[in-house]
Amino acid sequence: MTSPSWNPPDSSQVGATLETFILEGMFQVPGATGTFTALLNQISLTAKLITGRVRSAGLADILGYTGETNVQGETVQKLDIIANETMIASLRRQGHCAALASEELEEPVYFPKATGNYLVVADPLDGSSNIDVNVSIGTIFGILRHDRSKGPPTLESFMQRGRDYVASGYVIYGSSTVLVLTTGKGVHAFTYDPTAGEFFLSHENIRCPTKGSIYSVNEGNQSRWSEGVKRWVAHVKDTDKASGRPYSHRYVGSLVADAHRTLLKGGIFAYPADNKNPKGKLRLLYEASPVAMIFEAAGGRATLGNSSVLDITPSELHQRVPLIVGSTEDVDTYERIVGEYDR
Ligand code: FBP
Repeated sequence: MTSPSWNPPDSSQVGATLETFILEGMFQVPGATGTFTALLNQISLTAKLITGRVRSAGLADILGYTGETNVQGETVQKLDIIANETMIASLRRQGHCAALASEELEEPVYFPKATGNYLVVADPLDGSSNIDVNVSIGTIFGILRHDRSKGPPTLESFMQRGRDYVASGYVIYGSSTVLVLTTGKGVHAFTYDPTAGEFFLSHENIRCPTKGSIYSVNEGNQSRWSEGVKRWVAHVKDTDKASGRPYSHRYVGSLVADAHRTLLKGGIFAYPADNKNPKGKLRLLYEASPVAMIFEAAGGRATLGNSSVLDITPSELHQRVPLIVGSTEDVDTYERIVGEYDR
């Protein structure tokens, strides 16, 4: 974390651009060639392009709905499409990515001219319900390996558990634009400086506090929850000085924003299954797994309620799962209480 009086140790890379940070091999990826570096640069370019559109959205008549419905059955926002098309165009350009699976697309889009051994999964614009009201939104992505010697990628190539992702990250378009990235070892955040057009390292080796004092869940779903989830929410709201309860409640309604706050400040974010979304609401491939990879790499936890999100192998492209992430002690408490009542 940087502050006016902060004098970074010589070993610190704070202030380095994302590009130099990658080029200096700070993201050690076994067997990486220049392709991974170039792919990360493509993704940061995508983030720069999207942040430009998001920041001027109100002026450019790109707020509001397209009138279409996507594969999730959700009404599509104009910015959803713009972000999706920006990502496709960026990834197609240099051939490092063999195929993209996106929240906005029923099937993956394949890049036959690609030479790279990587796949990308993405939620190009997360937090759609907040787009028109100028509340933080984001982009979530994961990078998967694809062995070209086994032939061109297929739908099956995407059925990989989060534990096997090469890298994951998200971009939050909030008071500033911040890109958070991990290759499984260490989590770093880069803040975008629009005057320089560069992402600069601003948070090095982020560690999620082991315990927090904030819980984040859509309480509007209360009547749909299981007994265990209701008991857990009652627990965090109960008064107990020794364990720092009651916790404060924060809920933005954009996964990236709620996850980012939880990562930096600690506490817990939960989107459990309920009787409207019996399998959960958030998507495994391009929402839950990338966020889970970041929390585990930062010393936090990510669970479905009784097992790690990262150990789930997807069976469908748009598969939904419950997602509970945060400080280890708080996620342990969630699992214990929910487990007691929802056997
Ligand atoms: P999309 O906006 O990309 O569809 O993501 C789903 C999402 O908006 C998450 O960002 C957020 O955590 C959740 O849904 C909010 O759901 P709800 O409005 O039911 O609380």
